[in-house]
Amino acid sequence: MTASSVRQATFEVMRRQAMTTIFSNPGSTEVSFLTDLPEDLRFVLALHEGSVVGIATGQAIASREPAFVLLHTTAGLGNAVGAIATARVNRAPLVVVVGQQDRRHLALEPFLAGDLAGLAGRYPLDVLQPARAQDVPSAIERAAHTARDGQGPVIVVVPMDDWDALADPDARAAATRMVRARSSSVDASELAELVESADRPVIVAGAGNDSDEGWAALTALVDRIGAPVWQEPFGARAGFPQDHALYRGRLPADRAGVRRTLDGHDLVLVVGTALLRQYAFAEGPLLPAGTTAAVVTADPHEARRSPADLVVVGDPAVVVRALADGVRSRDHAVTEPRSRLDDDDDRFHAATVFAAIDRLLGPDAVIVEETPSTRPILEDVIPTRRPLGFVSAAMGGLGFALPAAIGLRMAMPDRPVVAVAGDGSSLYSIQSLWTAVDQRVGALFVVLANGRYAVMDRLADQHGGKPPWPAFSEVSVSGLARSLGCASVRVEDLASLEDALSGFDGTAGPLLIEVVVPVEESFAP
Ligand SMILES: Cc1ncc(C[n+]2csc(CCOP(=O)(O)OP(=O)(O)O)c2C)c(N)n1
Ligand SMILES: [Mg+2]
Repeated sequence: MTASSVRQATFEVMRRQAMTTIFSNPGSTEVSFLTDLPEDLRFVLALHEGSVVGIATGQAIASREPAFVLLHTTAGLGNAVGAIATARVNRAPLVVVVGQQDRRHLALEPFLAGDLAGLAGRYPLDVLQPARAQDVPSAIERAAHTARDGQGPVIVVVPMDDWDALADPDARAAATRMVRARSSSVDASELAELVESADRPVIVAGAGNDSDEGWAALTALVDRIGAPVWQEPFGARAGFPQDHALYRGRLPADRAGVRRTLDGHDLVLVVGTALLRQYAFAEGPLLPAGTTAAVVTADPHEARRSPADLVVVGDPAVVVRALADGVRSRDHAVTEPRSRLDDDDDRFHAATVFAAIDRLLGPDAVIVEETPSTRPILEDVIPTRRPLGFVSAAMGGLGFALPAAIGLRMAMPDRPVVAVAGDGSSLYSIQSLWTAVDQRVGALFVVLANGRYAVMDRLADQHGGKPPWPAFSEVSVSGLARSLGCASVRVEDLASLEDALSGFDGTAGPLLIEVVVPVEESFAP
């Protein structure tokens, strides 16, 4: 059957590209697209655009396939920009359709007309504004290819009158299917030479290596050459199994710390990230003097900004596998797995909470981290033991964990998915809980309630002064959850936390556990 309207032709594209769920917060400019939606297209409403895009991002991260987002002109896209930026840095493929006023009077700038093309800045991989209504279906199909190929968000602006226009079957301007050929023979010989000529190589694993194949390849290499492995700091994902005997922990996020930690190594091999992710600026070179650096990454932007001696652009799973096969194995002492944080604080605090989560949810759990003052504790107490076991907002914008956990659980209903968030962080996208209830998504939300922006307070303190921002200990996150229809409990001791965790199986929808905790005495933001 030939599609008769642009709208119907677009539905065909969406089915073909497996984008049959629409994540949206719509307005008048999207009504002509959405009214009487065919039954095979699922509509998921979120009550703020940051949550819309965050939930879609969770699904896209889990599936690596484009998720379809529909937003309402300037206000909708504007509200979503932070989440779109996060999707870009987290490498989440999204097709973001933004509704626009009617073409026929756009020139008169009617109510709701949007200046949309530049609104998300350079965060989208592309922004498409089809020249004619008939070009819309192909623009959306092309956006799906771009999003999938570049693993990021693509925006398509569609005026509201386009949907009812007659489709033009001869206007097709995109491939039906696009697959990237995986090169079966990768030349890793230059990398192998570097590794073989190094006396003490060390590996830094990053978010880009978080896949079954990536972990397996890097483990094979590490087992062959016996190099210690560090996780990149502030990474969005875990690039290596953190229960491996050669795993050493999270690299410091400043140059001085990196130099100190990597001192004595003559080769740093970075896999699945850029050289090298930092947070606070510190003077001096990135690496210890005389250290050679090599990078393997699939992301051309990471590749180009890495000041390394050699960068290999390609899927780390494939490149590292070739390297592991090509490099001479060397004798190395069998090391004991590093010891983890010794919780000698007898108070009920963050480390106790994280240990309980780990104990009761097990190694298969997906931890969606957004707990600024206690992130290092979390990473120390809960080793990531499965690919996709750790997800975090890669560029630091809060409001990601709650919606992302919902999208991740939608895509992976068989894995426990838990957002672990600070109370401040939880408030940026709290209304996403309603969507989890509405869609019966069994995600778990553990909110660490210390009643303040502890990390900000500490930063002000380190700056030598007092912060003007107040605490907010009167806010009840469990009360907010309840008012959004989400089951919730507030706990203040370990036994109640364990009860809540062990009583949750996700079949009836989400649960939020507000855990009252003190501010950690010692932590360095
Ligand atoms: C959207 C956004 N706004 C502001 C910030 C700055 N910020 C970073 S951490 C933080 C406080 C987080 O508080 P909370 O989640 O309660 O964690 P805690 O520090 O108490 O552990 C703020 C406001 C940010 N990263 N993102
Ligand atoms: Mg807090």
